[in-house]
Amino acid sequence: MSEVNHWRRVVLWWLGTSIVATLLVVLLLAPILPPGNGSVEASGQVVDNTVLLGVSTPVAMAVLVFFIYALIVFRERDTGAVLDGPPIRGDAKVQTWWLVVTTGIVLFLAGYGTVRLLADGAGGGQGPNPIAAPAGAKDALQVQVIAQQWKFTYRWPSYGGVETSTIDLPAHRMIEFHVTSLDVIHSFWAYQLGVKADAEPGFDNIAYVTTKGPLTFNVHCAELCGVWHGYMFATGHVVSQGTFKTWIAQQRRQFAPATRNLAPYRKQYFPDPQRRGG
Ligand SMILES: [Cu+2]
Repeated sequence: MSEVNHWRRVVLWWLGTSIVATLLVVLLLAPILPPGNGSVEASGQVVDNTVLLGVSTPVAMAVLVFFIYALIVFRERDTGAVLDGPPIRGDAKVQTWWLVVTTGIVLFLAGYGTVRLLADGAGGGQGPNPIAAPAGAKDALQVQVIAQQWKFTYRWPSYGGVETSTIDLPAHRMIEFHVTSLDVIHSFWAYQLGVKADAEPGFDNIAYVTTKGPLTFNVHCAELCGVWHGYMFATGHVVSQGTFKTWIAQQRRQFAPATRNLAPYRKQYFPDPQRRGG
């Protein structure tokens, strides 16, 4: 058996299995990946996961195919003769291919990731001065997320600065989350919306999301923040524009006495120095 034969067989097996596996992964697995299609950014993350999986499946198949081929073909047989694969050390062709392919993959993914991130921030927190604001961000609905041990509350600067204990969002609307904390570091993770942003005391962390149709989403704290961290979750809703208007008006009425006594709306609040995180 010549050396060329080994390579050709491995490459052919790799080609065949890669085409089948990549098609299966991209067409069947990727569409059901988290976080689903609950928002424009969530859908974007599914697309990105699809691209990443599509690129990495042939790489994984190369490892698997070569591994299985070597196990079968180069194994020690009953005759006692030990077969070894063809030596690749110092092989200029192998080295060139290795460099070209890995460099190409890494550069492509770095470029792709940067372009995708700059398009809309991909649902991540960008600090107080976002450089990846999506088009139309000026008209976004501002919602302040205030994390505290151990819950999230929400303040609505465009609705009289009312603070609510639950979150409803209007459908098909760009939301500008301003995430902050009153005590320790938390993380605002609205799973189905594809949003995750750190909540730090004294810091205004901005994250964009564009809602789609009505949806129930889970809100979790994603940063260990003390003994009841695991209990820090809630349910939010994306509702029709009309339902949202009714809801926010009702919240304004209900919390009017509290709103009058609240500190004025600010982008961040400094924690009480006497308060102990834990
Ligand atoms: Cu927390």
